[in-house]
Amino acid sequence: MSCLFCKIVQGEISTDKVYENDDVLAFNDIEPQAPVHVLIIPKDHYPNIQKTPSEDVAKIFDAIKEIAKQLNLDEGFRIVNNCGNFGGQTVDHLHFHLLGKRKLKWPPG
Ligand code: D5M
Repeated sequence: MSCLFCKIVQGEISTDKVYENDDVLAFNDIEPQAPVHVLIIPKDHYPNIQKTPSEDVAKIFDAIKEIAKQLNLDEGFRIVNNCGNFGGQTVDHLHFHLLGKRKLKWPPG
C-alpha cells in the first residue's frame, strides 16, 4: 500500500489525531496554514471527490460539522478540497482542509 493517508489510517504513520469515527479520520495538517488546520479523510481510499460515493461525502461533512463544533469555530471557518493537478492536490486520497481561528482572505491564489 503506497498511499500516504491509507498508511495514516492503518497506523503505520503517526499523526496528531483530532477526531475519529467508523468511517472518517481527522488529524492536524503537518503544514498548518491557520491556527486550526485539520485534514478530514475517509478511511476508505478514494483518490478524489469525483470518485467518491455521495453517501461517503455526506459522512465526511457530518464529521466536519462535528469537528468545527468541538473546536469552537464559532466565528467561522473554511472547508477546502484541492482536486487534481489544477486544484493543487498533492495527496491522492480524498481529503478536506478545515481552516479556522484567523480571518481568511479571498480569493485564494
Ligand atoms: O494537501 C495535502 C496536505 O497534506 C498538505 O497540506 C500537507 C498534508 N500532509 C502531508 N503529509 C502529512 C502528514 N504525514 N500528516 C499530516 N498532514 C500531512 P493537498 O490538498 O493535497 O495539497
